[in-house]
Amino acid sequence: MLNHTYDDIMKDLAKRFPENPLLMPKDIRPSADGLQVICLLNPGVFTFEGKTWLLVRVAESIKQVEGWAFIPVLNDEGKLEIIEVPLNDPDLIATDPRVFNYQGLDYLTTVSHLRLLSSQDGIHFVEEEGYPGLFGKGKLERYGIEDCRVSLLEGKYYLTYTAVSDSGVGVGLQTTTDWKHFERKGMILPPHNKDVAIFEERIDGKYYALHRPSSKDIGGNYIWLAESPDGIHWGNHKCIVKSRSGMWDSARVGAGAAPIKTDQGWLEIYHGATAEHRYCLGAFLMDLEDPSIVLARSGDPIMVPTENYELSGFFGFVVFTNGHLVEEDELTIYYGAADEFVCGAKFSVREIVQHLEWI
Ligand code: MAN
Repeated sequence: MLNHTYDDIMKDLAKRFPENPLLMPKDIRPSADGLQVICLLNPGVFTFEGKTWLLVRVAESIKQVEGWAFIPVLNDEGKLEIIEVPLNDPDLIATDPRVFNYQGLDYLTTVSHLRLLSSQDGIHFVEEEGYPGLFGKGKLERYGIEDCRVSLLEGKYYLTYTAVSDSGVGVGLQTTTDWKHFERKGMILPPHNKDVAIFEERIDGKYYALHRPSSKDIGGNYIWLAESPDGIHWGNHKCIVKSRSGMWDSARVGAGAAPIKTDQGWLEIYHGATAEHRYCLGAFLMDLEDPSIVLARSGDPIMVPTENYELSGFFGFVVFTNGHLVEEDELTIYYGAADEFVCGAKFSVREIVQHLEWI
């Protein structure tokens, strides 16, 4: 039983789309015969050729059969292979819908790839011919690729995504200018790391990115800032935002999409989770010239899972974003709800900044 307090619900700043959920698993064709789309989640977002595009994470497995666990893994050719284990196998731990532990090793219950969908109105999305999905490739992406942030910097799109394999959870980078040809830059941050959002402008000639390494012992799941001379090689890491015990972001925090430039600083939307895995959204503000200085941060969350489609699904009590569009004061975030549906909500940037507590 989840034990949350709901006082923060009243302070939710989100104006959810009445059309939510915008996309659900049945709306997307599986990537191959015999596969089943289990969840759609956490899209990267960008504009291209006058349209709004989502790079949706599609999590697949084979059709489920009662009494069996099917563990999906990509082979060296990039084809999905299934390890079949009876649910009563004493070597299997299947208590989290997202993860299997089998013979002492962790696996994911689904393998994710990224699918491109476009829209004229930001509400109705379709797959377009000629824009194939992006799939895991090679040893470091054998359990798939997930939760891609898209940053547009000097005419080039930077795609930073979670690359999962038996070697761990790290961050892959690809770049593109036309969404048809991609340059693979390999793993830019090794395990355990995820939630990388590259700033869409250089500061004093340097590239900046937020990232989220995890430390099992001393330390935790905190947001860090890194800088780079070329957008590929990252260094001078600084820990800038930590989880806060007793609060809605007590167990882990991680960056959403690229920071939003405002008069008062770089505004970052981030997710925070409790030990019970309730995921909310909050924000913090970084200094314009030196983003390692955090000026202000949400006390209460700006968005809390409250709607049915956020409370129950593949993994309930989750709102998670890694993609948005900004037009003047209007921020449109696209988000994964209950790890199963893609939804949208609007915010006022000014309102979010006003709600922050100055440090
Ligand atoms: C966590 C969750 C999952 C995700 C894995 C690997 O278990 O965020 O959704 O698949 O990490 O990134």
